[in-house]
Amino acid sequence: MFVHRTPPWALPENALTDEREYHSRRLHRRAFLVGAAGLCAAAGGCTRQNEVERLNRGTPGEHLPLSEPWADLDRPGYPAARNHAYALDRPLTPEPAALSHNNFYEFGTQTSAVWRNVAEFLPRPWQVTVTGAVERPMVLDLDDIERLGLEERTYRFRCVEAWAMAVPWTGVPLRKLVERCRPLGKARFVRFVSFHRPSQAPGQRSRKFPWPYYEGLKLKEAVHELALLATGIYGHALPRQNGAPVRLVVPWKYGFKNIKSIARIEFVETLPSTFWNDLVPREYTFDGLVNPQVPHPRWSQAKEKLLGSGAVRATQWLNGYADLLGDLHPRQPRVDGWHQAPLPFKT
Ligand SMILES: Nc1nc2c(c(=O)[nH]1)N[C@H]1C(S)=C(S)[C@@H](COP(=O)(O)O)O[C@H]1N2
Ligand SMILES: [Mo]
Repeated sequence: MFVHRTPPWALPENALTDEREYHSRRLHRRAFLVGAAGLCAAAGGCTRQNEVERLNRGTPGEHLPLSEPWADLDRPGYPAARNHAYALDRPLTPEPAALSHNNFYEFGTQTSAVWRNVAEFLPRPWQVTVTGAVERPMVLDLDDIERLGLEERTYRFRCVEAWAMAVPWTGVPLRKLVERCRPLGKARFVRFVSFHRPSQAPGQRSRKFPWPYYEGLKLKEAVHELALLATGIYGHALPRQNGAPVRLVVPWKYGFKNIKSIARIEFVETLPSTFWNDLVPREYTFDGLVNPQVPHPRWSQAKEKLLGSGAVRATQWLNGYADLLGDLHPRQPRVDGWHQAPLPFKT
């Protein structure tokens, strides 16, 4: 298995991927992959392990942390056309950093090891059950979701632990799925539940956590244009560590709201409980709004550290999405003395 040795935080500033480089590299890489797959077939009887190693070696200078063959991520429809309504104020995070620094407790609590712990997880085939207060309950597979219309969007992303990234997601607006199943008038919230497979997810063998992971949104948030059901990242399908095959992306909320590997979507009448709010209610709210003025009880949220470059930036109210959200979240709650809390990293 290829071992990714550079810790993501140690990448120099000049390793940041700019737009042009991202586009030319992804074309280059695809050409390489076809060649590598051919070689493996020609050699006859490659083991899966060898194949994974060979396929993931990438073009010179591009080593991606993956525990699956590239072929698994190479689906028709990717890369999807970019929706240019969502511009960034910072460079894209280098792909190796976004694929190797992950929160996904189903695969352990060590962020740098998640990508190595996902090897037993089988995200394809997959089904998402949509149920509850809807006129048309349904079961969708990945193709059904992709058929709602894939697009690419570059979004900022902010973990409650004060690291941040900026990545190109591929996905469909969650609104399209909501409209398809026609919520009843009484539906006010949407509840999301992840998978429960202790045999494939080492972290789920720990009873410290109330598996499976579960999250929720208000219905009016779920139908907001910014809420994305992501099936891809960096122009290919989602690798397992980033929440394959389908995860939520709500970029104005902290990372923990962005539930990965969704198996069930329920329309409900009352406020659903959520995984981290149930575990530590003092630290993680249902709303999970990015707010530099409300510190986490143990650290300040005034600043954030970018994955890859380690650059430190001021945190923005609603992660910079306040204008796009309009009256969905009009007022910024303020806390006196917020700036005095310690930052969770050295600057
Ligand atoms: N099922 C599940 N989804 C999850 C988590 C998790 O532990 N399990 N962690 C969340 C947290 S805290 C963050 S910051 C993001 C990280 O997403 P990334 O690894 O793609 O950056 O996933 C979120 N979704
Ligand atoms: Mo997070």
